[in-house]
Amino acid sequence: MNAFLDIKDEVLKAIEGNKAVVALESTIISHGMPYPQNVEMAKNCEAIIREQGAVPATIAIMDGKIKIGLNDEDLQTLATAKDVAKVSRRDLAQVLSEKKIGATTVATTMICAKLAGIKFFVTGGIGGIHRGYEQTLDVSADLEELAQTDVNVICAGAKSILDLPRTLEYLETKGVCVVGYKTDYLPQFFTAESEYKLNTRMDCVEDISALIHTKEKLGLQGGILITNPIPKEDSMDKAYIDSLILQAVKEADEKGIKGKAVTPFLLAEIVKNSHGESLKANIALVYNNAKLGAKLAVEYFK
Ligand code: PSU
Ligand code: MN
Repeated sequence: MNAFLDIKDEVLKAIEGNKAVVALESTIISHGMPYPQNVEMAKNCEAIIREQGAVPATIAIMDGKIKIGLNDEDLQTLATAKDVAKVSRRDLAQVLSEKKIGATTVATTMICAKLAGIKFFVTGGIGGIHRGYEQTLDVSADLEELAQTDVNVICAGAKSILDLPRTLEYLETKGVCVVGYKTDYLPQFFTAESEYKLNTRMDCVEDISALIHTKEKLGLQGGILITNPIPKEDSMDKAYIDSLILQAVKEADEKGIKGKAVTPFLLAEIVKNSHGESLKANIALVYNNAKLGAKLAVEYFK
């Protein structure tokens, strides 16, 4: 086993016993949501995964180790500490060697899950190609990771803070299969509907599980991205959320926000300007993903 891994007993037993384990990221806790909703969300996700018969494993960097499976105290620290680094692939070795506390992004959670032997990972939304990419070249490392690391990611698509058509083009180029769960279109995080047609639709976990087994038998590298629309009752008004997103992107541009600060800035602006409505939707869609991810993991290991 990798010397940097610190895997919780329960999680290790499940991995070794070929039981369903579902990884969860920590950037969503430290940089994606305000306190105290972030820590409640993290705990409830773990409970939802357990209800489906899978073992949850939230991942973070602590004390020079990659911690796989956190306790309540760890979650509280990630939710409240002011000095938590946002750790993407670029930052992983540094934050580990300097023994700093770090929250893992989608890319880094995939890397760590793979090291531990975990095949499924639930999150809210992935990073992608930012709007204005022509000027900034801002492409999330999440996309490269999906292309090369064998962890299957369950999400609610991506926010339209990103350039979604270009994000889909990039994923195609990199050979990432994007599955629409019960939808023909890419879910847009806060809203179920979108105009971006997907190539693959599947309506049950049995089919998705078969797809993953087939991909693995072929020896194809990379993760499959399963996109799960936000439930209708939690979905936001599209025109309203689109206007808030536009406003946030404009604000980021005017303030000269760059690099890894962009995504957290946009998320916080949208929560503030929607007076918390977007946060409610965000939490609801993560729970929806946790349920689907755990069901899929259980099906896969049958
Ligand atoms: N999108 C969200 N919520 C999030 C993130 C993205 O709707 O919390 C986080 C994830 O951890 C993702 C990261 O991996 O932001 C992407 O950041 P960047 O764009 O800097 O790669
Ligand atoms: Mn970026």
